Amino acid sequence: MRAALPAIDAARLWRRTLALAEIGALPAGGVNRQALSDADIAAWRQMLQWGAEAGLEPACDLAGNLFLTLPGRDRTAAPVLAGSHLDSQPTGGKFDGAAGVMAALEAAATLAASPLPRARDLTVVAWMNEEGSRFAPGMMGSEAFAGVRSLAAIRAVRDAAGCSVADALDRLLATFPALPRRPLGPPAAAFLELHIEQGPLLEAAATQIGVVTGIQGKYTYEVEITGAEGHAGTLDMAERRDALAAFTRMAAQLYAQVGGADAIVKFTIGRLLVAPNAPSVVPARVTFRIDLRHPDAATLARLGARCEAICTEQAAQQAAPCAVAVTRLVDAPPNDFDVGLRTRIAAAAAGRGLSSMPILSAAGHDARHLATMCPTAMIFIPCRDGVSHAEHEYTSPEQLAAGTQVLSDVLAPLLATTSLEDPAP
Ligand code: HGY
Ligand code: MN
Ligand code: MN
Repeated sequence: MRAALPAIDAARLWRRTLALAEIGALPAGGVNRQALSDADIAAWRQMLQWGAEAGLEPACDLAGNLFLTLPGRDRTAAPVLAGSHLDSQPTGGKFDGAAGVMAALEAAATLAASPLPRARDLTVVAWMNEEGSRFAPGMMGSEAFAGVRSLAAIRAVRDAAGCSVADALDRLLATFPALPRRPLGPPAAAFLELHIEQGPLLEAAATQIGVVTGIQGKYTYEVEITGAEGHAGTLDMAERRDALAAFTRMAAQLYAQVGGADAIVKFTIGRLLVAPNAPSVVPARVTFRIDLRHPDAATLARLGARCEAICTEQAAQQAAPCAVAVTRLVDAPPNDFDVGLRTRIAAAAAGRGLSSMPILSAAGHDARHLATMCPTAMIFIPCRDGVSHAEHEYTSPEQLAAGTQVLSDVLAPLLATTSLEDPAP
């Protein structure tokens, strides 16, 4: 008779999630735990301690991904991975990324104490720099693992203060000299990520579990406008190559033509740098980021082309035109998650008497890149008012526990065999 699926320890899960949120805690209740920061290093230290308590084998790779492995019988079989990210936005919430790492840790600790057979390893993973706030674009750890971006290209990226990922990554790794290093990349039999929805749909539908169908497509652009400095009091308006004036014309057209293209496009200018940023100097340089998302690949491509055309057209719209360079940093098409794993998630939710619904992810996740290399799926839990990337982000202990129990119940049979196709014995 197959042993019953073990119950997770909801109190331990919530206690640890709040303890993690103390690392990088902000006064208004959020967290600032940016990638490769002191807070990120402190979070690694805490994860290593909790992993040791559960008997998990620690390791990392040279991309700064952290792994905690629950051994299975056949150590040569590809492991099932589960996790998310520990890094946050500068004014992030307690649960974005952290909920998925803590859920995976709790599932591993629960399964470690269970008599259920494990034919293969379960590896808890925290991907390096999902958010891309300090070092952009993000998802560096999962992209390096999946071979989407080279480690060399990642190490060359610098933050606003000029610090390179290389230096910050080497500092992280030097902090844990005895931590075993594992090769970058495969094998991975499957990947599962629990995450807060970061939107309002589950809460509006009073539904406890989201079975994520896929992630909408995303383009990120960097736009650099180059004009010329000038004296604010003496240079005639018609003579000016004013980079900020060019930006304002671009922005007006971008928000109107792209941001207003339809009811589901998401268009954001989230970062704007002006140089020399002096009140009495005509701005010579403006650099800004465009974050463009849409679930339809053809529409995303069309709106991306429109962004590029608007920037070029508007740079020239003045007596003394500016130069403009538009670089696409991220080109992530919409994806579909593994149907078999989605079926397992829905069945696990039903098995616990939890309501579930299919849902498209409007936010990006590391699972996007794992899906290019192994069967991958995501479990969403609701978050209050759909708020995320803000300090008042919140999910309840009951919602986190429900999602974690589903994660654990999906993982258990996946570990019981070395073939994902076979249903658990
Ligand atoms: O931006 C995103 O979609 C993710 O939350 N970092
Ligand atoms: Mn996230
Ligand atoms: Mn995020």
